Amino acid sequence: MQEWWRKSTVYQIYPKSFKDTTGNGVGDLQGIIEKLDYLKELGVDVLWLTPPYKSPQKDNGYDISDYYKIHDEYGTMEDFNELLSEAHNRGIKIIMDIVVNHTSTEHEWFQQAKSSKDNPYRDYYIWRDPVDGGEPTNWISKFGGSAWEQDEKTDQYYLHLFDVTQADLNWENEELRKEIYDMMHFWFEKGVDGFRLDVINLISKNQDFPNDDGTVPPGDGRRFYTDGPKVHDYIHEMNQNVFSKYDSMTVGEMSSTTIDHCIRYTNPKNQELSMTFNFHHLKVDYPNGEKWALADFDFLALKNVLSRWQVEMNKGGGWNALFWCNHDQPRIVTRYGNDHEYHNESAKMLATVIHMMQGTPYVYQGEEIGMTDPKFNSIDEYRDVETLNYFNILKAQGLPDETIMDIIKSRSRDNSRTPVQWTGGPQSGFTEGTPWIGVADNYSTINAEQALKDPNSIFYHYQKLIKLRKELDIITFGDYELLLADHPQVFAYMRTYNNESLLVINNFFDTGAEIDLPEYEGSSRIIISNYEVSPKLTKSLKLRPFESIVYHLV
Ligand code: TEU
Repeated sequence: MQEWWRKSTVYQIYPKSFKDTTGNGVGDLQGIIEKLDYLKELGVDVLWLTPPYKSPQKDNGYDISDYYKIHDEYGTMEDFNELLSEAHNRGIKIIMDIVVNHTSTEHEWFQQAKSSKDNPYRDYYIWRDPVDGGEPTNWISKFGGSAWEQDEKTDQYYLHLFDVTQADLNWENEELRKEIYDMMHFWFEKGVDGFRLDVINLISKNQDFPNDDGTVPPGDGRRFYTDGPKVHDYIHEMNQNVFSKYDSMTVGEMSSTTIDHCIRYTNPKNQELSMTFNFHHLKVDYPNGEKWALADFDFLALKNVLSRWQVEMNKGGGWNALFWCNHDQPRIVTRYGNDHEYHNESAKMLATVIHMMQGTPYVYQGEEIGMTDPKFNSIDEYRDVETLNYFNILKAQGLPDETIMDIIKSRSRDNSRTPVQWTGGPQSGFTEGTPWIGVADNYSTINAEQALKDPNSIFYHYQKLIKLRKELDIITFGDYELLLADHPQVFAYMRTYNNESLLVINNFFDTGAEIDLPEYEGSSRIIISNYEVSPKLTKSLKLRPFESIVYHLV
């Protein structure tokens, strides 16, 4: 029997910015319930909720202080139960984002652990003695600064690969692992349909705690803290103790991982996860793998990375989560598309590139209407802990203010966290209060209300892509071959399955492009495109700016 998630499309919801129904300026669970019919209209099958649990919100919920409670600004457990039942009534599943690499330092476990060296919870976290009077290793937090924080009281350091308020859990501790599995059962017993597992490839640390010798550039899959020695053992144990007991879908967020590991994580024979997110296609605009610097995206590298993952994962029996956007990434229509003159065409082209591939596609809230980066002008408009940390780091490096703001505008995770633009009314219909973060200033023209009225909108393009995945097995099961690999503008690939093919052609740039194609036998029909009228398939094709066409050859 084919697992249900292989033909599903997932919609990611960042509750804080989705829809506020109380007027406190923060999105909530009742707001999601209010929009379930909109999501049903789009045709998505699964909702991914980013962490709705009790949290001090230093990292907007990725700093959990109680796994068993709903964050009070988002609502109550009764609201959650209603959301789950209303979604299920519409045939929509829900997967929960779960963070088990670390907890908030306000979690009871950490409060106990830091109280004394012999507290029973001490070993739930990673404590090390100073080395030469300083940090145990030279590891750097992903949010900047050392990954170690000294606790004066017990004269030891605790590890935090992210913010200082996010203490890494010690997965070597069997008691801790059992507590995590019990908690996962709690949510499954409530009826959720699976999990998105936050930075799950970081949970196993090399117990020698070696220094980073600097030979591996940032973002590379071999870095000291990724895909650690026991990571597959722990995830397999999680699968056997929890996931395998339910008809569930699990997706691992794999920071800086490798194809080989992702095949191991997702080939069903290994009984680990259903699928994985990797980020290599979203680092082709990072100069030397460095996020907090600017460069144009490398188009040939983009085509090759996406194609390699398609071919290798298919060959290895693995399964990709397909995405451009999420709550950590800038809006793709601004980043790789054109959010002004060719906003509609480029957003549709980008969507087609991803949705015609093998894997499970993810649509991030607002992506379906082509929401763009907000391009805030002042650092005071930003909220993200990573952004604010790096603003200070870049200042300390002495970069000119204008350069710093250019980098922040391009890289900040807040680019994807501005309120969803529902209408052209005040605060774009997100809240009747003051939103926790500003609304992008183009909401009067880019909003869901406008999109639903326009048959040519980006919304209906996504709706059609989602529908095609359900109708055509070739999208789910077909082989993949990159075409015109060296073409400097066009990303073209072929999907083949039994006696049919899909020819997917995308001009990635704002100028026309010409391509020569092999002669294709048989008849062809256009199943989706992004201009009113598209050219029939001929040996050579003239493409308009950002033109995207999918021919079905039978
Ligand atoms: O993100 C993992 C991660 O590596 C992030 O730092 C992200 O990839 C990076 O900011 C992109 O430049 C996960 C969550 O998605 C993120 O929101 C959390 O802040 C992070 O883990 C810690 O839980």
